[in-house]
Amino acid sequence: MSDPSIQPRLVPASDFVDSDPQETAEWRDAFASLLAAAGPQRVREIMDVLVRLARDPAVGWQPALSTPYVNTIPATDQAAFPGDLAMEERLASVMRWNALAMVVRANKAYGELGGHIASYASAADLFEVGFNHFFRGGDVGDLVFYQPHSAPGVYARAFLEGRLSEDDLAHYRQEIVARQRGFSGLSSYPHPWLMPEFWQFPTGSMGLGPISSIFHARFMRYLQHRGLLDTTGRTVWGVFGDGEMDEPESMSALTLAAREKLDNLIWVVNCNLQRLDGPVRGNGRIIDELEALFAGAGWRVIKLVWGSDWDGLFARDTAGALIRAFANTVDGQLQTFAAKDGRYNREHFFGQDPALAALAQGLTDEQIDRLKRGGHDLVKIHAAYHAAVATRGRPTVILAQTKKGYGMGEAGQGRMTTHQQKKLERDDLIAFRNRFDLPLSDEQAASLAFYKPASDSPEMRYLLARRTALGGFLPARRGAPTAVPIPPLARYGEFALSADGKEMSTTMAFVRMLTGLLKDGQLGPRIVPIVADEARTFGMANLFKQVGIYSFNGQTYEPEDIGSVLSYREATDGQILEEGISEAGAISSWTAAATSYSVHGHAMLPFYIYYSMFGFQRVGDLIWAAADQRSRGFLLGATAGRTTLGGEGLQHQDGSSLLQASTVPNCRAYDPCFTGELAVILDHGMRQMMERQEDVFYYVTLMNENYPQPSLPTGVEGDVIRGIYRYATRAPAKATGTVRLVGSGTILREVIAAAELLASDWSIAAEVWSATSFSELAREAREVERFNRLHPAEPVRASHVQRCLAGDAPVVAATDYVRAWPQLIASYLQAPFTALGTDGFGRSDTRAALRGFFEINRHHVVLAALTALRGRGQASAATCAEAIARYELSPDAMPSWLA
Ligand SMILES: Cc1ncc(C[n+]2csc(CCOP(=O)(O)OP(=O)(O)O)c2C)c(N)n1
Repeated sequence: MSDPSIQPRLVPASDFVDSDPQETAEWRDAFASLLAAAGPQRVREIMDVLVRLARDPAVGWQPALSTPYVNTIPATDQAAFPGDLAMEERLASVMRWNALAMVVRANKAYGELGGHIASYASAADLFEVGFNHFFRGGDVGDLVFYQPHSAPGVYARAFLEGRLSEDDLAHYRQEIVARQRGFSGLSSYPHPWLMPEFWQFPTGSMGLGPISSIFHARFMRYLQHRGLLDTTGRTVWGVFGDGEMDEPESMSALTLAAREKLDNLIWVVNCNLQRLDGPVRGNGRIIDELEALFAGAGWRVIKLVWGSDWDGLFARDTAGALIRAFANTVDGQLQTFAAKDGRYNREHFFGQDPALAALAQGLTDEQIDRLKRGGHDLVKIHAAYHAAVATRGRPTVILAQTKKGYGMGEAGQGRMTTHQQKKLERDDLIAFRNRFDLPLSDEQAASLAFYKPASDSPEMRYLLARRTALGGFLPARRGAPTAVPIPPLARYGEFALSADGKEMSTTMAFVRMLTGLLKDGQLGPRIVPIVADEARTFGMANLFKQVGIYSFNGQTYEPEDIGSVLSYREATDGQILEEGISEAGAISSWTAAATSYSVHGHAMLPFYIYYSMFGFQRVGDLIWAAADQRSRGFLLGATAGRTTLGGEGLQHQDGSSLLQASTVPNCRAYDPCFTGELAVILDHGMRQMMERQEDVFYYVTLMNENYPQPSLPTGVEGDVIRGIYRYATRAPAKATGTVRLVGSGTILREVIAAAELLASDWSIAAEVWSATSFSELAREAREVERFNRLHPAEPVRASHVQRCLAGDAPVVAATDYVRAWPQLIASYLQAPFTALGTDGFGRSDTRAALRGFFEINRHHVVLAALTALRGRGQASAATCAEAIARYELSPDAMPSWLA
């Protein structure tokens, strides 16, 4: 077995040089006798004093950030295991088998389906101790984030619990055909959208589960401190992979969790030392690295490295040979040890020095092979979880060492390729059956029969009793609570509806409406305003004083502006979540609030207002995950538009968010020009989400440009929501042609001006249409088109946009976004369609200069209209040339998307 060419890799030797070994020995002896005579408490006191002295800059001492590669909780201190150990081991084996069988079966049937065995194989014991002893279910239970590719294990448990049938398991990753056959197909990863009564939190995209779990824990505190919900005693658990810790999102809010003392948060990082391609830190040790990181961020770190079998070895190892050997062994080598048998480990690990060899002397190769890593030992895992739950004042991370593909033997344990392993041969299956002592015949094992103990068996009774004691099954997603009434629009939005030419920006109007809504007795307390360090940019500083900024420990300083009416006020019951410069944090907060209706049975309504460029573009995947978990709330893309945010340039000017929003199935995206439109959209959205409890969320653009706001014409509310209404018609006395001009956002104002020019300069009639949402128009048009296609016998239907823009008079659409946004409706129209937009990189300049540069100003709209009419013989080439000359348009300028 052993390959002599493979030698254990050594961690680079430390640079410790002992210049006076005799003196060192005296100090060591003094330490040992203090410990023996006065006990560990006194040792800690003395060490505190010495550390303070050593921290003198003149000494220049730096403490090591990681501790030896052993369990944080010594065997002598670990909590007693309260369960039936043999029973739980049997149950864990059953979970392992069914999870494996599910994946292998699916891939036998359809090789393309995929799935994972090795991850759950390494995490099974970590999950099972949680399920049997810690994860509380029910309405006031815990929130648990499951590692996504361990989902088969969670399904396997639900199968034993009677929540999923054998047929469901047989349709793992076959969600479409399963439904056709009357079963629930099991989604690949945790997806609340696809399994709305089962999964709560989507974790399939690495890193999003970790950051989300932090903000959920923090949101529970927010609910508590604001007196909205008692969340005491509830814990957020997250089981994540060590490879996953490399994601920036995993790491970015660690300090927040510690700063806010989130002792309701426990992460279990499954350190199987491997990721997909290979080792996480082949040449180092991920557990040491994570220990330093988490400890530095202020978390309690519990290392769970070795199982109980090692306790005896450590006890006999008075010379510290094991600790020394671990200190010299890197993860790549530990992986090899995991993949090799007992004999190899005896030769290459214990064979490193005589002291180690002596330790292994009483062990057979088989026993060496079975020496457990900490994350596979139910007793040790329980002790770590027990200590984590008892921790006060800070979050805890448990770094659990495991073997990837544990128990898969030659077929996978510790193998480089194990992550992708989804097919096992007959011999492998029988070996697995033997390894975990499963009551299956050879034939049952080879045919991948699912195994469920009889319902009156001790195993089933035990399993169900544990869940009953812990409050019910997990995971479970709950439905909607009672509706929350929305105040009449006129009460807070009359100024916006009947603006009567008053000058303001839609951002100002939004903030004023939000201020009004916050005062509403029923809805007000449920509103969660969220900002990422831009409240002042959006004119929201008044809210600091009015509703306060949430701070878990209030305000412990005198703010510089204390006397001012807008002073910066932090409060324990503050309502605003001010996330600082972290869009990922802010959107995670938003999601926690936007799913509160289901996670806590208490509906909240978050409004996250941000620089629009830093939304879909920056944290699009977090928004996608929010959509998956059926978030309800508003995203407000402020300073929207490539040309409306003058001056800021390429990285700030957003031309694509609306297009990205249109790709999210349950996102309703709007680009209102006028405050009245905005008011109608907010009212409609709130009613849809809070009263009618529909699983949608809204993305609405807000502009910082001030302009006169007309009153909203009566009767257009429905069309504002559908996505387009006729704003005006400009018909000169002797019109030589007619066009339809469509605009959205502030560019609608250029379109209105273009209609004037067409009438006055060119005698062309123009209808002006305000398109509040091209994506909503396209959504309905798609549905209607499909209906017509699949119902040939029915009368042909027309969508709203087809009714509004019927006929063949040319349509010119201009927006502050890429052309693809208005082009969403193009294929549904008969008329020739021209889209003007802002494809390309932004620039720093004035709005007027930018709109000229991107060719979306009134002059370009006029030229586009004339050109379209030319195509129908209603305008001549000379007319177009004249327009180019009159408006001084530059034919030779490089297109903005190339410039
Ligand atoms: C953002 C993202 N990138 C990549 C993947 C693909 N992926 C799925 S699991 C995985 C490896 C996970 O390794 P680790 O976190 O160590 O967990 P393990 O399976 O080893 O327990 C990868 C790269 C993903 N799901 N999400």
